[in-house]
Amino acid sequence: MTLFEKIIQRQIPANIVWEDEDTLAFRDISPQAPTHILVVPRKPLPKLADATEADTELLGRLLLTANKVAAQEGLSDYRVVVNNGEGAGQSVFHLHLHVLGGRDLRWPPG
Ligand code: DGP
Repeated sequence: MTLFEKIIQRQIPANIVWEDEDTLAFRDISPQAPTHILVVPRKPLPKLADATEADTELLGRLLLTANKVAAQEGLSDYRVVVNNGEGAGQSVFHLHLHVLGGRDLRWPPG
């Protein structure tokens, strides 16, 4: 079981900021911006590349949850990032969206 499944199942603590039937959002333990929240599906999908047509609605819900948590944080400008695979920086293999904001965000990212 991944770390994020343990958070979803309340086996380990997290600062949860949003919860609904399909998604959960909690603060990143190692924030890279004043606001850094992770949005995850309850369904364990290891990474974005594993999503199929059957996940179309779930992927939309994840983005809508990202919007909701950004609004809760009072952010109009924010960045949503998905690291897909180790070479792209993914370290936890349960799909998650990073929602980052509260400071200037440069482009291109590192
Ligand atoms: P990624 O590198 O894209 O797989 O992002 C994983 C993120 O998960 C990383 O930014 C740090 C965060 N993280 C790792 N362990 C924990 C934890 O136990 N609790 C919380 N809240 N976040 C964690």
